[in-house]
Amino acid sequence: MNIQFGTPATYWVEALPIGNGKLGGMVFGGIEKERIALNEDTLWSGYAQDWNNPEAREVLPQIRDLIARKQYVEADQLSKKMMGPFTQSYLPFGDLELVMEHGQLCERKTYQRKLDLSTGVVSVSYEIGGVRYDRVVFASHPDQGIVIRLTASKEGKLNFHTRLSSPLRHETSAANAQYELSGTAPEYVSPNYHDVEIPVRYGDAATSRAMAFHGRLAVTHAGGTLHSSGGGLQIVGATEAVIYFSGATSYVSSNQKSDSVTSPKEKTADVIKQIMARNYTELLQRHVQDHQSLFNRVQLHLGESVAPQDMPTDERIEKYGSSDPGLVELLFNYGRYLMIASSRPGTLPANLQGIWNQETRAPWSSNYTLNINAEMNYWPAETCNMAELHEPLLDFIGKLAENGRKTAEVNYGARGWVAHHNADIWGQTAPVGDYGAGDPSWALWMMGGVWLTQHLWEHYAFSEDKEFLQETGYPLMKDAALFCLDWLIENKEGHLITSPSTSPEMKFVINGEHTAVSEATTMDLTLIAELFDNCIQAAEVLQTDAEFVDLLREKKGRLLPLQIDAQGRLQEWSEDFTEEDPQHRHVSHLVGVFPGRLITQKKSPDLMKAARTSLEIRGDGGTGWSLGWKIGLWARFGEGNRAEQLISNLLTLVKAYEPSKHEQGGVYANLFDAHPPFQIDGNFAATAGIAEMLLQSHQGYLEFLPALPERWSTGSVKGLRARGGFEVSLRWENGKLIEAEVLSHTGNTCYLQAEPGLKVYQGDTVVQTVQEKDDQVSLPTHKGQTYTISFE
Ligand code: FUC
Repeated sequence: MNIQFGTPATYWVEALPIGNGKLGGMVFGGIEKERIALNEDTLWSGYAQDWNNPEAREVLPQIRDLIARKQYVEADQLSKKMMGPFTQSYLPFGDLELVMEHGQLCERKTYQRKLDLSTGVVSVSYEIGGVRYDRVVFASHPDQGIVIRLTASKEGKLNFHTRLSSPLRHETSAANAQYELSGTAPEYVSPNYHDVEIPVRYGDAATSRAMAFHGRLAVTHAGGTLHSSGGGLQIVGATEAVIYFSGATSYVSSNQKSDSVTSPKEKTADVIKQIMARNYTELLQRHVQDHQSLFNRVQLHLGESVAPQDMPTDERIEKYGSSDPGLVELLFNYGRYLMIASSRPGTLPANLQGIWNQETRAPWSSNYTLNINAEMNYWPAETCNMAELHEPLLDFIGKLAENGRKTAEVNYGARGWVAHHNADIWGQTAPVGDYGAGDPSWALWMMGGVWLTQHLWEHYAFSEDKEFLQETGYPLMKDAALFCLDWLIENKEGHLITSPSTSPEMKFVINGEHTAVSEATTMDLTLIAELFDNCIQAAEVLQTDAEFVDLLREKKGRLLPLQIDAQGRLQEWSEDFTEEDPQHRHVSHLVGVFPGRLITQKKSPDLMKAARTSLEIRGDGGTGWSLGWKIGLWARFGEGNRAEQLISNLLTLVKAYEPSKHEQGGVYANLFDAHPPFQIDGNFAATAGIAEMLLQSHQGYLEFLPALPERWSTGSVKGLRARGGFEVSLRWENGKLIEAEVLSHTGNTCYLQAEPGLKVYQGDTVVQTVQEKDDQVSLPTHKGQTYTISFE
């Protein structure tokens, strides 16, 4: 289960990612010079500011009035007055550099560089002049540091320098055999798509309100000597050495007590001290055990691959075809690997690039983009059995809600909380756009918080953890619903609508002009309807708020109904506008099909059909994340071959060194999703989509293999999760399900879609046989028991 190459990386998207949720590294694997590009997930520009804009509230009635009179272009222009500042940017930490001194120039042989997904370890090995050199790199979650072990096969042949550098302002020093880097983040970094004269601005050294950060290196060695100087740490004549890296910032999260705050310099000293108290073998074992406790929960086999074991991954991607289902397994497992490496309880949620970013002005600030990307990152968290890795996002929703209450009040005079299309470490909740410089097609979208609350409900739906629902989930959902109640207005026909409203990033053409702002887009209405449904269900589970439940039911019933347009598509706006781009990457109006569950074959076959027509017309192209979304959508339409086609499309090699087309998605050599540029959401969506092809549970019952493509005719999957608290394993042959295993975590009755003749075993005993054809059977379960269902 490797991502592997026969050469070092030249470009960052050829390097191999490691991470412990907080610290990230991209390992290039150079022979003479190793570069590990470093990240720390809290290193962002700026500081918390007031981004709310009272002018929004002043212009709101005029905007609504213009929209009601169908003066959309004017409304679009005026809505720029609602904007606040841009978000801040996620920053690179710097590089860990290693300069190897191999002696006289000799032949370099047998180079190998690989990331083993099953252990979370990168290894590099090569031979020079009869000496074999091995390098092992991993980011340990239990021990909170990055560990690099270097060995030479002949005694005394290991010679190298190591040091830290950073593209941000910093100083370095060496003392007590340790090398330190102290830096300061910029106070402001302008988004890469926004031209300003000074895009990166630092504060005054003494008074800067920006973050401080600190990195520390230490080395232990067997044989040889260690020298430290301002230039780095130097090892001469060793046989083995271990390098330890720790990085930290001065960021204090809102739930951290201020008296527990230590400086980044003290934090890195603590980590290094603790990590060095353990030997290398112990560190490696602790890391592998921790990684596997998450990674081994799920296993997938989609058939035999003919790809040779040692084929470099980029070549394998280029050659991908029907004979390599193993590459799909690798893509699936990579999404799980990347989640384990970028999102752990207590860390920040994975951003647009997870935790891996080498640019001071990263694409789209590498922030949290709430109109699709941040949610998409967490689509596999529940289904792929990584529920605790969902926590960083769930915590972040709480932070956004705190700030978003103020935004709701100041900007709109509304109760509850609101978030728009961008957020950052500071919890920005207002519309971005630099007070009018942005485009309303993306900045003016009030549903960021509403969409995020779906994650709170899903976290409950998969676990049935009532305490979570009571303490965390429901209060945040309810407050988001309160915002919606105040935000909805009545149209002339008495329907409830949103205004202003946009369908994220898509424009329509009216009188030859391209514009975005109108009322009651399908996405707004879908997200609000789902939130109301989820709140109603949650309140019923918690047996609370009966009146509120009635109110939500009544309001939901009055929402403007979704419509079907003249071409038979699910209509994207409340009017049948002509869209700017019929193949636009965003498929926002289909959110109720996937990841939502408002539109299903059972409940609304007509809308389901219309949604399918929409997707058909949108086409099978798009950015990496757009392809990823379409995998999940085709899975929900029950069309396995089409979903597999989208996976094939995503497995298009995008080369870092060739000009790439912004909207022709694929993957890079290291299997990172290419928008292009790199954006991690497509990786997570692919993993989630593959899971969705094999198991669905959004209709109130389990559906096994709902979208199995012909290419995966024989295979198995273990450990996927379903709503209701079940863990499911499946085995199929020649396109036919043979056996399903259901582990009940809750003792709930398990509803299944099943055929007659089905036998349910507990151990060797048949506990149920289905006699008649029905599309649902129920299986009473006991907590902790596994039930085997035979379909033979
Ligand atoms: C939205 C998308 C872009 C990109 C950006 C981060 O603006 O439309 O394609 O993913 O977010």
